Amino acid sequence: MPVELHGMPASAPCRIVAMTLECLEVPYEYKTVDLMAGDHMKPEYLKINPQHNIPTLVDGDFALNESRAIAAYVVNAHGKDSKLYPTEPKVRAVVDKCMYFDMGVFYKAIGDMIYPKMFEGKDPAPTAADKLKEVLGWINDMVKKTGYAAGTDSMTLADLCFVASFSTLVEAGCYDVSGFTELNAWFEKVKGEIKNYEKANGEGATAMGNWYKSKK
Ligand SMILES: N[C@@H](CCC(=O)N[C@@H](CS)C(=O)NCC(=O)O)C(=O)O
Repeated sequence: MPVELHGMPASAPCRIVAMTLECLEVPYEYKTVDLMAGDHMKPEYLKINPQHNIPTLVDGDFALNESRAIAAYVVNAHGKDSKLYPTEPKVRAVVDKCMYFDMGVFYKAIGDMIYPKMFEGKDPAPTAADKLKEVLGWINDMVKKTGYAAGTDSMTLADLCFVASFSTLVEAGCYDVSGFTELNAWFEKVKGEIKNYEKANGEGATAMGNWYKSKK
């Protein structure tokens, strides 16, 4: 039975999971949860995810939310020995750090730039652009070392998380990222290494960007 990914392609967290499944060639069924239609508040969805956010992965009788935990689970359960989530403790720790950083710092900084306009019709806080600039500088330095986010010699879940976030920012077009040379080079390279990139991330990031632009 294929695993089920419940979500929407525009959602960056859902795209982290989709890219992980595609990279590992794990068969999956995409079950659309339309947030605009309130699908996430329906009793059948709350049964698999009481926190009513997307994505949720269903693997047999196991249901899990939180995209980065799902990505780690998918590699552990379906991609044993994959270099996407290295097992050496220190290397894995850096990948984990990047994933936490992505959730708490990188995607947060992007959200602070785009969500006020999208959901409240307001401009971002005056400090949001400066914070994003600092965060992008950190990530530019991270990818500079080996060309991958966690300093590895190949792509890991850290790269997939950063790709989901960065592509959202690029497609929103609300911030000039051209000065972050290594970050842009990393993005172009890693996109080419992600299987079915457009289906797994590109199309959804564009949809998210268009949604943002429609609110301008
Ligand atoms: N930390 C969560 C965030 C998930 C999240 O915020 N999803 C948003 C869409 S991008 C959502 O479902 N919002 C609706 C809700 O929380 O009810 C993850 O990475 O899975």
